[in-house]
Amino acid sequence: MEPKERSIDKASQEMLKHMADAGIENAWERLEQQQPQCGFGKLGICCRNCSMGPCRVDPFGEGPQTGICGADADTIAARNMLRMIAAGAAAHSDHGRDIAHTFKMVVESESCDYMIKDENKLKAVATRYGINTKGRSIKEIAKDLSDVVMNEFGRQDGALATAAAYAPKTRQKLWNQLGVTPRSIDREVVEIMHTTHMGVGSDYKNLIKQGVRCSLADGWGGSLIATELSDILFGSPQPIRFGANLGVLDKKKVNIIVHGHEPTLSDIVVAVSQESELLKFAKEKGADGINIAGICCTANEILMRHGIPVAGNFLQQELAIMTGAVDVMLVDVQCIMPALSSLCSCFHTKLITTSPKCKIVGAEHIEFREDKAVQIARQIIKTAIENFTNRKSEIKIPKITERGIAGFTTENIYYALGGSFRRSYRPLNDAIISGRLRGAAGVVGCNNPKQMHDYCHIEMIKELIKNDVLVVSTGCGAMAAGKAGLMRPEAAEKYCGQGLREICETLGIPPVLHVGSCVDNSRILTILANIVAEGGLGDDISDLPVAGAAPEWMSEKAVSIGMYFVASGVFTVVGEPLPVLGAEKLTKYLTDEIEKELGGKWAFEKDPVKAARLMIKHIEAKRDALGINTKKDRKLYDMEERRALAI
Ligand code: CUV
Ligand code: SF4
Repeated sequence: MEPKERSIDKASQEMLKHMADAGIENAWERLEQQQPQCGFGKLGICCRNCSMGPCRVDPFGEGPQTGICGADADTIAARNMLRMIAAGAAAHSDHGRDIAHTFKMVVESESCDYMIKDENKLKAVATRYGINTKGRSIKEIAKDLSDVVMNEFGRQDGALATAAAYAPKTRQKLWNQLGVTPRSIDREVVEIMHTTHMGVGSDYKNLIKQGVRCSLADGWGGSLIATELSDILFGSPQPIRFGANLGVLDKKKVNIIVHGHEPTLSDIVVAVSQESELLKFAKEKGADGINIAGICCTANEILMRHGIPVAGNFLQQELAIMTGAVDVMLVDVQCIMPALSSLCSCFHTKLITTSPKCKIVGAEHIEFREDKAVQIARQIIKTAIENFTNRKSEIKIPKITERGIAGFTTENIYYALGGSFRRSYRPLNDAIISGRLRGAAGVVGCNNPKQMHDYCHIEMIKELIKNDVLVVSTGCGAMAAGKAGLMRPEAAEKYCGQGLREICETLGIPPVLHVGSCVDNSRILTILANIVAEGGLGDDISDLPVAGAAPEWMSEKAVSIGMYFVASGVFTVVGEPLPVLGAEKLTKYLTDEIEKELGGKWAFEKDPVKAARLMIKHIEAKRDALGINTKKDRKLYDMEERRALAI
């Protein structure tokens, strides 16, 4: 396959060619080596949950239709999907737990390397949980908040306080009626492992119910806690300029790539990297400075808060090493390909693992400890500087970067969307009601070599904004948009329909708003909750003209994310189908019947433009149901005027 068929990203194409010339393999080749991939696995109908198996169900109806225990395709595929949700929710929520521990450390210790950077957000979050903030010190409030969020993980009675504090009341009522209100974060993950054990029930709908509950514990629990506490500890993002793509690597500087998901280490690395002593040391070794760049969601965390450039998204991790210019690839957890280890050994690049949860054979391990954060960050940066002098191969950095604006949040979207004086979602709701904005879509998620790299994200986004649908984005999808120039305000003129263009031009915002990392999909949930609360667009998230998509998803986290969006009432399209197609009833349930219960459902569509049209169709149907597609929108000039006054 030619580089052009693998990625639409120019920098990636260049590096893919370089890689082919050097005879070094990558994820795309390994995908080819895996062909044909196991059909049973793809369809979700193999089970190895006990040692009577492994079992598989014959999708053609000729061979066995159940496993040895009698589990049929629907049971097997549902159980497999649940275990994906458990893994995804666990990954997000364990990240949330780590941040919660760091927060607790800040609250309890007299001096530590972290501090509360956003006191306003602390108070706002505390208020949500019903913690009294009047006349109390920051420490006191933080102590109470720390106790509340810590308790969320292992709570033994009642229900998740976070979901109750943030989700719309109508939605909570529905969850209660359906019996899917999450009780505690860890418990829902554990219950999935229990309920999918051999011989614990076969009713696929009841299995999915637990999947829903666990995913909600992620979205409205673990992930949301990760986002809120990160804002409090590292500062809430504000709109900020950034550079993206492999061209942000600098031949003359010490290049450190931070890769993975958590902000605790990377945030400190960014701060420490500008210490004069380290800069001096870099100079002594012949470098012009220290350049930090990111890959995957660790990148998104420090991009959102510090404008640190993005070297690339998931499928560019190997390509970044190929530049020969990376002195240290510093990783924490999640989405780190084990392949990096052997690849780094072809170059001078040091792969450094930092989490006890993620050690890689062949990598150097410098264990990160929050109580020694600065010291360890310095040690890592020194290692990178020392390694700068070991560069051997020719350096090949594609001269390709794009610029954009990131740093949008549930809170600052108030201002970004024109509510400058009043903190209000009114202008956004009014724009939707008047029809200048048809609705909003979340385009999120990974890359997957099964789809042309970045292509699905970009084509889907272009189709949406052309039809006046505002896009919010996270994860590797957001990086794809950034690299393609869709996060520049000027993109509005080129790609948007008239309504969205006018809004972007008036406000100086891009048509695609970067709202952060994968755990920050919780920001999309809270944005939706705010739109509902602002009024005029129905009583629940399922009434809103919105849709979600993960066109290039690959990770189990994406399954949890998709499930909690569906369970929150959002129509959600994924590119690669969920591995359930071998289970007919389950597939029908997830892509159709479940909507009657939850107001949201899944759809599978690989063609990104077709997928976008499904989303637009859904958005228009919601507008019809709200009665805002009628011709009386002239009357809405009142609101326009009000809006004009508000600016
Ligand atoms: Ni969690 S999960 S590839 S980095 S978005 Fe990127 Fe974001 Fe998927 Fe991983
Ligand atoms: Fe086979 Fe049932 Fe065991 Fe799964 S749980 S491996 S279907 S016997």
